[in-house]
Amino acid sequence: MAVTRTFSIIKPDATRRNLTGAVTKMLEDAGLRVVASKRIRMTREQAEGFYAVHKERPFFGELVEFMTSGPVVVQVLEGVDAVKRNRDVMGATNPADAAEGTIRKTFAESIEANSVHGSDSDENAKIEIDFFFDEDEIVG
Ligand code: YYY
Ligand code: MG
Repeated sequence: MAVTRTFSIIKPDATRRNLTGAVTKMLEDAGLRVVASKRIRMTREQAEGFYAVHKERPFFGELVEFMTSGPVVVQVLEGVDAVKRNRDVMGATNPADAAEGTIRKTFAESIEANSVHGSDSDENAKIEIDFFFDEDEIVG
């Protein structure tokens, strides 16, 4: 299996509780390497653009409000089968459904304030990485 990249966000509920390091440790322990990282305050335009695929969903407005409510840490993660590896350690979208030992089971507050984002395909990983990072910001 190939070494690939995925895109991660440590969401405002996690940065607010000072969990950036704890979440990153779980990613690293899962075999992922942080090859780019920056703490930003997402603008409304960025949040709307990033989640455009969900714009017809009933939760879209609240999701944009939440993602702009505090700092986030955007990261590029590298590892064998990175997209799946990251989705596995994140756990299910709703923490009530997430498996023991996953980031969302351990830290998430609700289906909305669920601590982390992770790309769902190699194709979307590339799009999402390009949305937030220039190539020279990624150091493998
Ligand atoms: O990829 P993942 O984050 O696990 O879930 P998505 O279905 O892509 O939804 C993106 C994001 O939207 C989710 O992390 C929280 C929020 N959300 C919500 O607030 N309420 C829902 N019923 C579904 C998703
Ligand atoms: Mg998703």
